[in-house]
Amino acid sequence: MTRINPTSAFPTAQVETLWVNAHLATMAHSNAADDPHYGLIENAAIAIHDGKIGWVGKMSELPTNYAQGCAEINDCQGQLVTPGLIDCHTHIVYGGNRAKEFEMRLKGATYEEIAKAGGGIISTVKATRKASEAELYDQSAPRLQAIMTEGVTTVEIKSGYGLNLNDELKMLRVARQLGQDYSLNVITSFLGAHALPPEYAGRSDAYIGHICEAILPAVAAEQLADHVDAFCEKIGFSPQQVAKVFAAARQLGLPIKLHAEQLSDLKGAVLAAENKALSVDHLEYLTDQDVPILAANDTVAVLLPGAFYYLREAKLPPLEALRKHQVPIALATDCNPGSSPITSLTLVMNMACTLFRMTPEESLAGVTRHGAQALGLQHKLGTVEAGKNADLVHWDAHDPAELSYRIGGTPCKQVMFSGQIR
Ligand code: DI6
Ligand code: FE
Repeated sequence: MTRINPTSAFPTAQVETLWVNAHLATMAHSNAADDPHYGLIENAAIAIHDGKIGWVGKMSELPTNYAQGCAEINDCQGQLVTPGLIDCHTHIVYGGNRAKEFEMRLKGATYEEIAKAGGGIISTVKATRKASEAELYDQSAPRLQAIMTEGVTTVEIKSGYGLNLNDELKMLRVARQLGQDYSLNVITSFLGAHALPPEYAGRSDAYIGHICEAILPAVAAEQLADHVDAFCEKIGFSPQQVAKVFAAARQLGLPIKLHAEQLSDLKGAVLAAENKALSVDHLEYLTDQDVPILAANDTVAVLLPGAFYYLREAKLPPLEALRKHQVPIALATDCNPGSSPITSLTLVMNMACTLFRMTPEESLAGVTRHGAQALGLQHKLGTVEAGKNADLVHWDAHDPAELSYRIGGTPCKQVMFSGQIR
């Protein structure tokens, strides 16, 4: 919880923007019984300087001189203000779509059967390879715009539909370009080990070798990836293969994440946590016994209820064990053409409540504070606290539970990104 010091030395003349009369969910609370839910501060003020939050507290404690010389004062009229939302796991850069497979699945084919028959991820690989960099950008930008309309100020975007040097670089360049062109943080992950490209059929170890020796070093040399991810699954890569990718990532100084335990329990999450992964993602098949290993390594559990819903999964992630061991739980859209064609993070918050029985407070933490931690950015994103980036959302709502409660439309009224109104 932010302890407010009304005499804190924050230079008056430097307050550029003040948000006042906010019903502020700082999300900067501990689990202590006396901390308010959502880190709530009623009648709050937020002073912004140089893209950062300079001061947060009750309006009654706002140093009077902060308002003087302040260029802009935004009266939130008692409405809800939260940290900018964070979508910490997406695949929004891809070519084509998979509506045909959606129909096939409804006629009885499973996700795994479609993948084995050369559809699934590989059909998106074909469309992504075919698209020029400009075409890929044009197809992906509307998805980013859709995600942004709900107050998302940070998004993670993975590669993994190129699966060769040039097309993986192309995807990551598009992601970086989107980050330059739109007012939000784009964080990238290299997911070369997402699926086996057809030209490597029957030679998966050789493909892993190619990733480690050629593709990943080239990606790192161009600084195109902030993290390295992989898909550990029977239809993806084995734990032994993933371990090789992690070793290559470590050599290049890149943090790791993993798609693990989505369709079966291969102990990928254990492997990743023991390698100090920032996060392990999906986790429907994670066992209760393995949860303490996540806790011991500060690895965030990223749950993706959109994919669970879309694939009509029945196996629930081990929520009670995650809570018991205080593993931070993040939520994300997993926006991708096959298992989660979703561009609404608030719909995902609702699904986390309805499908996983998470509370609205856990859901909001999942797309703010814990989302930041899943990206290793908790020192500057995810809560409304002095010193953090001024990424804020002003909602046409009062109760923070409203964000998880509704389906359709968005109460997002105003977004500040790095101190600037979007
Ligand atoms: N798990 C997923 O849910 C996505 N990738 C992965 O490893 C699905 C990607 C796709 O079907 O295109
Ligand atoms: Fe994914």
